[in-house]
Amino acid sequence: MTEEIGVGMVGHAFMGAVHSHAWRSVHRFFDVPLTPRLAVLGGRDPVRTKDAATKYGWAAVETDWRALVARDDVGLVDICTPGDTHAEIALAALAAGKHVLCEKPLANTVAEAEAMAAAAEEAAGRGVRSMVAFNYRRVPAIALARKLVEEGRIGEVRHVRAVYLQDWLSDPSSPMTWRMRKEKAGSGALGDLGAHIVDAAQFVTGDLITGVSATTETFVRSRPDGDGFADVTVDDAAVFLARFSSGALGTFEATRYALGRKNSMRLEVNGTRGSLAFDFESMNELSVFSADDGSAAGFRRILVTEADHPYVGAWWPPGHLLGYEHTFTHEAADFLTAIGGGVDPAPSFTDGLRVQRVLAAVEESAGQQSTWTMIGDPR
Ligand code: SOE
Repeated sequence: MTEEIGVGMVGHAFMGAVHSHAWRSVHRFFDVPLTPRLAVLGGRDPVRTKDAATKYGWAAVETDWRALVARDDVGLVDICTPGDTHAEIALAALAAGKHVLCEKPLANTVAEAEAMAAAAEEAAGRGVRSMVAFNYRRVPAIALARKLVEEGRIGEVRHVRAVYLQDWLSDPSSPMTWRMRKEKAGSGALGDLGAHIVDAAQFVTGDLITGVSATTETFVRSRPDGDGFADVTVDDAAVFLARFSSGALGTFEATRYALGRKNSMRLEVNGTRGSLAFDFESMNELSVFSADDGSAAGFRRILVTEADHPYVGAWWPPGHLLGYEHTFTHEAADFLTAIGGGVDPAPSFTDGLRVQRVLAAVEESAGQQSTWTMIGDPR
């Protein structure tokens, strides 16, 4: 067995569960230079945290994240909390010399993300690594799309079309959660879902967004909360146009109101020589069109389950599909490999800051109603 690294994870809800799964299994499938030990689980409620630790296999619990960060048996801090605590936990952990994996979006504001990126850069000089958990980069089909673009297989990118559609808020009677409070989540569908497609678009194209024109909406402005109602203070949906530095154009849509769409994260890229299309609900496939094959050939569906496809060789024989949880195992493998190899992993906190700047630009643009050209009386 390779050298162990103690993981201290803060948060034990959905992301905590899926990250626990990754830490438990990564070294059993990937040849990683460090073996994670599930040392400490952090959470505010002692009973719920203890129950989660037992369920997911953590050796100890802490109810104060500061105590978790300070422990000698923790070498890596994994932040799976709502966005309002990312910055303070990450800054403390980096200062204490702990490697940091932080859930997305990196922070709730650009100022926090800037502080985190600066701290990560300084820490890297001390051999302390950090990474943002944009797990969709680790879907084999998306990693393959990146490779094909990098190899020039679709030529110069002209269009990016990205949507992330869920429907869990469509019912106006579904209750208030922290995800609908700005002070907790930073933003709504924009930061939760839009952040993923902005990162995926920049990752696959290898390009950066330079400007946006956006609109957002909060369809249901107050929701049941305990005995009463509470105001929803974030967007329910965000739609925006984007320009990339290469001159490519992008359209983006993030919503929690697309009835029937459970987790449809779709990305299409059109280049001068071909196109690529991906939908997470068929995450083991990538559709590829190549102009070299001629128009009549149409899109070809590649089943991304061959041993030489990104990440796949560690798993099952061809055709034996992977799922959502594998993307987090891939993320853990990449992070441990970077830590062991003494290199900075991607996406870095600076990549996270770049996404944060796009999110902030979307909010700013959406606030500028005056830039709309209105139809007047549309009748
Ligand atoms: C909820 O909308 C959510 O869990 C996101 O927070 C995740 O990042 C996404 O992967 C799935 O949906």
